[in-house]
Amino acid sequence: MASTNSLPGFQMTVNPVFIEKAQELKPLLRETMASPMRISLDGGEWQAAGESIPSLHEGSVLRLDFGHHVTGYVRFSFDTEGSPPDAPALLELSFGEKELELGAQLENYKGNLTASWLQQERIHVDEFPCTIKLPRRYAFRYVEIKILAISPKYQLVLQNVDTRCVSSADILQVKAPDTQDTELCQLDKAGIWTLHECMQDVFEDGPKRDRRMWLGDLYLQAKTNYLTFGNTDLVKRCLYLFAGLRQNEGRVGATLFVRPRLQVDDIYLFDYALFFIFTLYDYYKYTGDEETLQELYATAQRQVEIASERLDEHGLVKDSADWWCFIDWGEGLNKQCSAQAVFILALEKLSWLAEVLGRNEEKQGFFTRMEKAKRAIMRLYDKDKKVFRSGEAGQVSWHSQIWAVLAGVLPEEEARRLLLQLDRLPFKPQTPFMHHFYLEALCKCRFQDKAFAHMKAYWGAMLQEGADTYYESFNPDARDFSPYGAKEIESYCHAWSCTPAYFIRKYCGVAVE
Ligand code: RAM
Repeated sequence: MASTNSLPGFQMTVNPVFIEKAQELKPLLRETMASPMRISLDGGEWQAAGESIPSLHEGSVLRLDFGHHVTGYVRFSFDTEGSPPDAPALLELSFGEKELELGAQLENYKGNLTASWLQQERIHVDEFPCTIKLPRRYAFRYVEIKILAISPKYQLVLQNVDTRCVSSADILQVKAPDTQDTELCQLDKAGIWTLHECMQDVFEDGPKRDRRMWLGDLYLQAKTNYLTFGNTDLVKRCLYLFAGLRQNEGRVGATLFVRPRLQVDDIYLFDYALFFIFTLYDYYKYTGDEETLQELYATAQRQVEIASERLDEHGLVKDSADWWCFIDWGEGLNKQCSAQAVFILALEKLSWLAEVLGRNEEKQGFFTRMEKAKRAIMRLYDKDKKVFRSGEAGQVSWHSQIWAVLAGVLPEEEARRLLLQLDRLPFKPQTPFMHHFYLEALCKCRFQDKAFAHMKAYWGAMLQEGADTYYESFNPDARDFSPYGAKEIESYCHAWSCTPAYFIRKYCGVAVE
């Protein structure tokens, strides 16, 4: 998937001044301890977890439930009963954000992302008693320990399982939203916990997968963070990292790695690069930090110039068959119309930022280009059917309508009518990422009640499944759908889905203490 749009002759250009700034803002991780709350042996009922679990023999399968999502480092101890241990024990461990990930068999895996993301280990234990500290960081609520092979002369006693949980977010900083609606409070709580788990030394997209920054995710995380944890330095750090590690021609990459060294990936996505501008715009609006805006403005401007290279003679973004733009997962979804709308909004935001910096000529230039881009998107508007069409085949999707509404290209009454007929259209949003923009469009058109009702229905359906963090991909009408062809590889604590906490605080405010 990812390699289809790798840049030929890809090279990274580093801006050492930006990187130094980013590194100065590297946060310390806070640590807390968590232990299992329930256990289940050999498929039996869940029971309250006690101090130790005795008599584990070959074939024993133990499940542990930590009661909520955790991200961190696991430690446990073993002692033995019976005869002196005369052979090592071979164990299989698996960690799952959901129970469906536990014990997933590699040989049955059919997904299109590498199976190495499955959180599984096989370990030998040679000496007893012992304490085992697993070196990897895991993201999970459930753990399965299977005794694959052990001598019949002795049994294992499992003791002291715990997890050193890590996050740079301070949950104590977060004020309650100003609402008595218990459903909203629950939706808010899961949004905050999702974000908490993804806030490590950067905003990760998911602590299980991909454990790195993606610009689309960062945009929504930053928005939610301002109204919850308020960690503006972490947003600033991430903006400097994206600006400081550039692809060819000054492109901002769609994703970057922070470990083992700083490295921008070779994926470029049209919308994600423009989300750099969206994120910088929000950052400035929230902080008023003009120095950072001054420094990062050129990076933002460059993204518009690069995006403009895709325009045709009418000023319309050219479509192509490769993975050039994200917008959402969805087989066959055409991105042209949505991408054009993202481009319009990027120009609008950049024009505003140019004005802040007193670059009035540039401001006017971006504004004029935005007007042209708005005229161009109307070429995609089917005046008879009153819908936007995308791509050569004139595909009609929710996505095109939602993004066109957000770009403000229709008079308000027409935009409202368009949103009201979405239910009749094909290609519904597949991810909480795209559902977020649906809510934004509803709120923009003064359908705030509908937005909240949709939030309760869509994000609420994840809570009804027992989730305490929100998923990467979720379609309540097709719960088995996976953009990766395998549910077990999906991330069930995914940054871009945390935005109920944003909407609730934006529209209800926070409680006064
Ligand atoms: C996946 C992740 C990530 C997203 C990209 C486009 O790898 O879900 O969050 O931003 O796709």
